[in-house]
Amino acid sequence: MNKHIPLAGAALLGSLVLTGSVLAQSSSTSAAKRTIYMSAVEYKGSTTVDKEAFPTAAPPAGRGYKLTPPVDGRWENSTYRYEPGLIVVNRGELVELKIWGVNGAKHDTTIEGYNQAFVVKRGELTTITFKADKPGIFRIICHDHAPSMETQLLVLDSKTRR
Ligand SMILES: [Cu+2]
Repeated sequence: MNKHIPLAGAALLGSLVLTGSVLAQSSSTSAAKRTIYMSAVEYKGSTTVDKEAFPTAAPPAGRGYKLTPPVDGRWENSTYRYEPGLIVVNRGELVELKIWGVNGAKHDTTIEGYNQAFVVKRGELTTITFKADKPGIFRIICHDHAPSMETQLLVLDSKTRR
């Protein structure tokens, strides 16, 4: 019979520890970490000259857009993007970006106004963590694929927290 008393005590202690853990999580919600998953992607399209003529206008400078002239009548085009193109956080949050490199060997990237520089590589997950302490709109720019490969980071200064 005495053997059961320590077990009951242990169960009670476990319950208290769990309660403390739940309280700790809820009290830290206002300064929460916000994790956002992104991808470095390359969209591709193609058709044949008997359906659509090869475009005469050159794409914008930089490697963000590409037109490949017809080979055996088929021509291609592609563009690099960070997805999603707009991310929204609250001022004061700890932001964690997890960016998967789908295509493109590497993407040299900076975040305007936040002094962040990093490289995203194909087949790798790059994790960037920073505190969103300045409100406004800041560009996340891949310098290898200008001008298309940008995401707008919107840091809300609202008192409303979501
Ligand atoms: Cu890129």
